[in-house]
Amino acid sequence: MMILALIFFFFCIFSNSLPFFTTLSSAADTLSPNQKLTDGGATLVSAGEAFELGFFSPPNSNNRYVAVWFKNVQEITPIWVANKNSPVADSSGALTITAAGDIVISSNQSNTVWSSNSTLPEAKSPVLQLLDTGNLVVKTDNLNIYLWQSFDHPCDTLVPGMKLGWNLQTRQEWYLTSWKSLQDPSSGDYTYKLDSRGLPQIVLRRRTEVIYRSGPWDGVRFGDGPPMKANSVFNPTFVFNSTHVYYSFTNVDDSVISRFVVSQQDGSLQHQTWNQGLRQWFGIVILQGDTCDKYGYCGPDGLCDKNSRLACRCPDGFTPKLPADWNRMEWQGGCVRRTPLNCTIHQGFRKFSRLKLPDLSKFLVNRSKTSKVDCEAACLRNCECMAYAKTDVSGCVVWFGQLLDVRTYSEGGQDLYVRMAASDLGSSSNKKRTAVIASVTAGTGVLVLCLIGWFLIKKRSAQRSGRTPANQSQQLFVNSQSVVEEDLDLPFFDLLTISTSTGNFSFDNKIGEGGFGPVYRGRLPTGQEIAVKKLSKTSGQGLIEFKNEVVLISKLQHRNLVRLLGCCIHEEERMLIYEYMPNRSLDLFIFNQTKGTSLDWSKRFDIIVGIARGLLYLHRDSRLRIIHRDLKVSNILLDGEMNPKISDFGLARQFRGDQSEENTNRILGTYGYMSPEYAIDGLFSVKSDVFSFGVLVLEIVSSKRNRGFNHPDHELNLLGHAWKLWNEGNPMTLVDALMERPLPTFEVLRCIQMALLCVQQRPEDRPTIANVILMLDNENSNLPPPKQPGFYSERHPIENETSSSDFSLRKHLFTSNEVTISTLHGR
Ligand SMILES: *[C@@H]1O[C@H](CO)[C@@H](O)[C@H](O)[C@H]1NC(C)=O
Ligand SMILES: *[C@@H]1O[C@H](CO)[C@@H](O)[C@H](O)[C@H]1NC(C)=O
Ligand SMILES: *[C@@H]1O[C@H](CO)[C@@H](O)[C@H](O)[C@H]1NC(C)=O
Ligand SMILES: *[C@@H]1O[C@H](CO)[C@@H](O)[C@H](O)[C@H]1NC(C)=O
Ligand SMILES: *[C@@H]1O[C@H](CO)[C@@H](O)[C@H](O)[C@H]1NC(C)=O
Ligand SMILES: *[C@@H]1O[C@H](CO)[C@@H](O)[C@H](O)[C@H]1NC(C)=O
Ligand SMILES: CC(=O)N[C@H]1CO[C@H](CO)[C@@H](O)[C@@H]1O
Repeated sequence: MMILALIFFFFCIFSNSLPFFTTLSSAADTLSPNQKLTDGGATLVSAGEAFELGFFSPPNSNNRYVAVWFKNVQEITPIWVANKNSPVADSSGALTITAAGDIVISSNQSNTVWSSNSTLPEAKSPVLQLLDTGNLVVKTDNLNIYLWQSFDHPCDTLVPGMKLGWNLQTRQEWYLTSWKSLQDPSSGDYTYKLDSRGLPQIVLRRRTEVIYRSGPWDGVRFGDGPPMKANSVFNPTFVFNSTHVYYSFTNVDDSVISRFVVSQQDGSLQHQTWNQGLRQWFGIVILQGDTCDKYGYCGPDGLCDKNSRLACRCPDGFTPKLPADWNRMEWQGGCVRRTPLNCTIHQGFRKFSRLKLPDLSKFLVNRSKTSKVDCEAACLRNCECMAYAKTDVSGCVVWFGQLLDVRTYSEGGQDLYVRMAASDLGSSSNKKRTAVIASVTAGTGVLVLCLIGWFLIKKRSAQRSGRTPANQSQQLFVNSQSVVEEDLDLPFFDLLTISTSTGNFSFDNKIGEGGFGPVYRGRLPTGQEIAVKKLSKTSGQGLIEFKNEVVLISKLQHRNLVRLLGCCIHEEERMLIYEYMPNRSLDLFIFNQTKGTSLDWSKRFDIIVGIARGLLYLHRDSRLRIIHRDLKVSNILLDGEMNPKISDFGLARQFRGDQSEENTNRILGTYGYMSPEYAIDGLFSVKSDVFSFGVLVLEIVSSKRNRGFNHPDHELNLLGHAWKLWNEGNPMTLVDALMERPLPTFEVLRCIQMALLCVQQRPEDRPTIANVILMLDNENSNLPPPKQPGFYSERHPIENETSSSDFSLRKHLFTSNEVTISTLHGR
């Protein structure tokens, strides 16, 4: 035995000194020049077991790639792929490192598929090592100097320690590139690069076209991004000195697995954390989340303001370049100065606050001009100068030519001083108007930028650190304030927190009964008020609708949409947690004779406009195209300032591509609001929502319900009644008699006419919601005469199911004062 062991020992030593490879057979974190890592063999595992390197295939692909992935994430999630553009077609691949320090992937012994080209003359006995940060490095045995490192060659993922930016001395750039598809890690169309000219900013491109930019770094943040301060998940860092400019981050808790990743689909950058308990990535969309983030959306010199009635407007002193286009909501032409600048005449500057500063196409940065006065003088001296900004990091920045891609933010942002002819300054520089431009109401949907996000539950680390679930939810809740989520990447609340906050779902806290179950009011330990929609187990809302609603709402952010804060799933229980709306729903106001009087016309008009804007966002401006399908007065909630918020997206259906109409055999909706083509044929389109919107407007104007409408003189419903009054030349009699007089008759009539256009029988006759907004906005446009409305004579279709239409009702879900119907369409 002894002799055998000795022979074996010597054999080992001897064979190691031979120039042929030994195949790596057990997990190690290093690979030496005489070793080989083969496909299907052992992998490299970092010392702390955080990362693993080996061969893998993306889902539905047979190509083999060498990649570094998270060791503790069950589904292989690569952070770096070596041969992403040159896969090995079969399983014959092998990874080696040459004696000169070059990493080589070869297939079937001979062909070099990929090489790191890291050959350096001074590389003496190099070693390939996978570090616990996920960095794959080539180093010499004794020195901790990296001859090569994978962190210098990022793919689509940024993990703590990686950089996005530049080494200005070596001109080494670190940037992210999306995968081509889920199956194909080769370089896709989207890149995130840090543009280091002037004020550094992060720019997303599709091929060469800029589609988003973060806005410049001003020393504290990018644009409106939450300040670059530490949050509960990670500490962002931004280095900007004479040799380096880059963004990076570190995890707060080392046990958390987190990453930034670029989506292959639309290039959006997400921060995600791995939830070990649920075995899912949870993420927060960070960049380019709303309309105004679309690059140059409002054209040159245009201003994108997502809280204005229309997304785009011209700053004070400017006017649309192509007014006709502008009226059609085609913004590309942008704006021009009302009075062209004349250098010889006195001029001044108008201040705009909370802006994303214009893109840097023609600009000048002067670091020595550190005072505002100097900067202003510098701008005045140059006839071509259009605007300036004074920033902490770069001193004075002046812009020449047109101002591109400017938007307002609800919070954050920077000040821009725009040069103006004195005449323009005098006429309209009264502080109020400037203030209107500059100020942005603290809308709901805020945010979205910058490399900051927050995350969700991490059961594992919570268990480790012994935190109680309640505390955790509380903390998560705080973090969820300014976050845009994607897919199911929502804060999860635990049942204990929710039941405590609602007094164990006590009757006293019940504030309503929706189509799918009761709604409770609650107060989280943080003091935040919430509305909890508890989905009854027997409700029509199955897991599908639940997911639908959660996924949809979590993707939508608009001040006229109710905000979903999170959800709670506990065994069979499913709950949605919304922001609480102090003034509850619109029906409580307009259908209550006592309360209704508190709603004067201007409030009602604002509500109508708000709903239209919310709907426009759903139909057109959100990244998804959404048809609500159950728009009704009780689904319009009111916040403390009586701003309307559309709620209940459970029935919303996501539209993809150019699909504009869909047939469904499952009709969901509410009688009285359903368009004929939908109720009868199951056809729904944006025009069925427009129909419901028309009904809603007539109800708001008249304070009467369409369903259950009663008139002594005829058998018509509210639509028929309004149509009759319109034809008799008497539409003002429709208006709620209790509403405060006098009324702006012109505006009221426009609303009624617009509503009648919306409820016309034929969908193609109805306006789109964009048209509706123009009608509401533009006093001078001529509205066409409305044609006969759909469903104008059927008063109570539900009470006589077979008389006027051919529904076959399967399920009625009765609620306190109205009915949400779920039918299986059978004809
Ligand atoms: C390598 O190539 C040879 C001939 O080119 C082939 O016979 C052999 O099967 C290949 N090995 C693998 C693992 O594909
Ligand atoms: C290494 O060099 C070869 C030949 O110049 C080139 O084709 C290849 O793309 C390089 N590899 C990397 C990873 O840059
Ligand atoms: C700039 O920052 C980098 C990273 O923190 C640092 O390594 C470098 O020394 C800094 N350069 C100067 C000139 O301060
Ligand atoms: C600028 O103003 C001066 C003085 O009013 C006038 O003479 C000149 O024509 C103007 N120039 C332009 C380009 O309008
Ligand atoms: C109408 O509002 C008043 C005042 O808030 C309330 O007392 C009353 O119960 C409401 N009526 C109905 C029918 O809801
Ligand atoms: C429904 O309508 C039909 C025909 O209009 C009538 O004969 C029938 O009695 C009605 N049914 C109910 C329940 O009212
Ligand atoms: C009209 C009305 O009732 N408005 C109320 C809406 O909610 C806020 C906050 O609770 C109240 O202050 C308003 O009076």
